Amino acid sequence: MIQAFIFDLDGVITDTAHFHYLAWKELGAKIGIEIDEDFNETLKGISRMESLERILKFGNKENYFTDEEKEKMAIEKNNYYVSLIENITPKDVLPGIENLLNEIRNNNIKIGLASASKNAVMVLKNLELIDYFDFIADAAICKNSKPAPDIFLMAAEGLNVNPLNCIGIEDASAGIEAINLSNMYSVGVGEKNILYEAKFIVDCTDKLDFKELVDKFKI
Ligand code: B16
Ligand code: MG
Repeated sequence: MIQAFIFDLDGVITDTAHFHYLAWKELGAKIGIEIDEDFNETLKGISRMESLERILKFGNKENYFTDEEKEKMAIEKNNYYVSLIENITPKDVLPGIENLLNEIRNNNIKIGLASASKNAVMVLKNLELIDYFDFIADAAICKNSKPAPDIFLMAAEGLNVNPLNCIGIEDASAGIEAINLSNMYSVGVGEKNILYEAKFIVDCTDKLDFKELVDKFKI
C-alpha cells in the first residue's frame, strides 16, 4: 500500500535546474572553466560543494584553490542563484504537478520532499506549494548527498512511513540511484537513456498520472 510520494524539487516541481546551470556557468566563466548543458546534466541532484568540485575537476583545476576560496566561490554561485530564483512565482510550477499533488492529498497519501537544495523551502514558498508538504527533509543536515539514499530515507522517517511503501520522483540519475538504494519505487522524469535505472519513466511532468503511478507501484 502506498503511504507517501516523495518528490525531488529541482527539475521535477519547477525548472530551477536551468538557474543552477546559469549560476555555475557564470562562476565557471570567472575562473576560466566553460561548462555546457551536457556537463550540467552530471550536476543534477548533486550538492553545491560537490558540484563545485566536479566543475574544478572538469576544468583541470582541482588543486588550484584553497578550501576557503572554494567556500567563497560556492557562496558567490549561491548568491547569483538566489537572485535568479527570487522572482519565481506559481506560474513556474511545472505542468501537471499541482494536479498530482491534489490527487495525492485527496487520496490521503502523505507528501514529502527530498531535495539536495538548501534553498528548497524558499523555492516552495515562492511557488506557493509549501502547504502540500507534510515533511521537508533538510539538505543542510543530510550527511551523504545523492546518489546516497540518505535524503530519501530522512523524508520517509520524517513522514513516519516505510520506504518500501513510497514512490520517489526524480529528474536526475543520481536521484534515481538514491531512490533505488532507499528501497522506494523510483519514477524518473526525463530521458530514458539517462534515467534507465528508474522503475518507471515519463518524459515530462504532465505525464505523471496519479492512477498510473499507483498501478505501476502495485505490479
Ligand atoms: P543548493 P534537487 C539539487 O536539487 C540540484 O539538482 C543541484 O543542481 C544543486 O546543486 C543541489 O540541489 C544543491 O542546491 O545549492 O540550492 O543547495 O534536484 O535535489 O532538488
Ligand atoms: Mg532534481
